[in-house]
Amino acid sequence: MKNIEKQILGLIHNAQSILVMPSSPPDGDSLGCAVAVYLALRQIGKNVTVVCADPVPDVFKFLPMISSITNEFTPTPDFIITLDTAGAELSSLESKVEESKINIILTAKNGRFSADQVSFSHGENRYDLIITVDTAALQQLGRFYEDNVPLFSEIPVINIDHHATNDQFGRINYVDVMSSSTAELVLSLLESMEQEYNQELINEDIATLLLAGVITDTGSFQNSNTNPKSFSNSAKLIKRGAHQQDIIQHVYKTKHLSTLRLWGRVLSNIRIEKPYKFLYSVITRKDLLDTGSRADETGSIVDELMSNAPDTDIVLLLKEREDGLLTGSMRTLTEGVDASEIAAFFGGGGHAKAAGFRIKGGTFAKDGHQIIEKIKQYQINRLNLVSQEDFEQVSNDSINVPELQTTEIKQKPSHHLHTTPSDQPTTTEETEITDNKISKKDKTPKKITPGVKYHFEN
Ligand SMILES: [Mn+2]
Repeated sequence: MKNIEKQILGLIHNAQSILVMPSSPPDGDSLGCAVAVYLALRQIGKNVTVVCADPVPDVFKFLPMISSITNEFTPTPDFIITLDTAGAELSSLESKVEESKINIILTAKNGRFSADQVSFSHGENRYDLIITVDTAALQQLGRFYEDNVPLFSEIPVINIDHHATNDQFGRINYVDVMSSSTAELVLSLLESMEQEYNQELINEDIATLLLAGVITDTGSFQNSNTNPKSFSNSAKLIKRGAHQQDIIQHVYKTKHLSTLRLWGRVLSNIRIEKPYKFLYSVITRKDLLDTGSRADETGSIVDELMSNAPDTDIVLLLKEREDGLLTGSMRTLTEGVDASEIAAFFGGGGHAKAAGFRIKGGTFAKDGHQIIEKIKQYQINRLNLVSQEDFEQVSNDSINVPELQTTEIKQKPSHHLHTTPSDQPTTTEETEITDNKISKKDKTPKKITPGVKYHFEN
């Protein structure tokens, strides 16, 4: 048993009520891990609550016991008003709500109560341990973190994750960036827990949940993060009864009509920045409305785009989500491109090959231009595109991706492309998508405004 797992089991042993939190918005890995940990802890007699700020995407609703995830919880301790009745006996207690006030009316049987008989205190925290899974930063817990910041320093936090950008925010940080998924770390922890409690814990449900984490994070063993351990761990899980075919069927072979319509929009909104080997697409709020879909229905389309776009270094999908966030998901298969480094420009993070960011209150019209320019600049620096001739060279040798755009979206003519030695503002074209029409205008790009709150997603 690894020493860190021993430490985690020690904290779990001493805890009674445990809060398990997957990152939000959740994916197959975070959901699978959260519910697997929940089921295992219940078997060893703990009170467990598993909460996620965002709803479970439809595609993962088939997962066993997924309904144990709630999106409501009361983490704050009670506020207690104490009356010392040593001097006078209480005959009745009544409360009256008056606009924004509550009057608590205490009637004494004999004598009278005075202010120095009243004291205030807080009850105990409802939870004595927090376990976060697949969460690189506390901000990824969404409103549950924002609304309860003190809770995360009052209660020990166990942080189980595999993101290179992990903030190490826990009392114990079980972070292994070599692991393809958090599910593989949870599997190892639960194996140690079985040893410790001398009890078989990993049943068919837990095995299915963890295998769903491995399969979704490795893109069904196609992504470059797939390693020999991903296969051996998956074999273990299948041996324990994981329903591999259920996972494949639901995650990869079932699509709602609204999802297909949304994918259609993503494909028709594609823009290819050939000289920069950069492809991006966007989903606007109007696309969601028109297709009757939700932002989380894009599923694996960004991976599909990456594996089907030849000679493209970077694929970016920008989404205007229903809740006012503009999120960016990035993929690369190119050695030397670090997606997490690019995501960090916008306050995000992730892995070298897959990373993301989120901008509160962002829209494509407002923020899209700066994001795209910044990525182009990254490629200018990386590909050493320092002169106009270099540019044309790259442009001519460049990619030959079938253009899936609507007639409204035109490829930017190459004579509009300028290189600058730094990210000094230069006059370039801006593409705006408003009311689903794309208009172009000349505009000096604005820098990303400081003070905007970015969060990370991938
Ligand atoms: Mn993961």
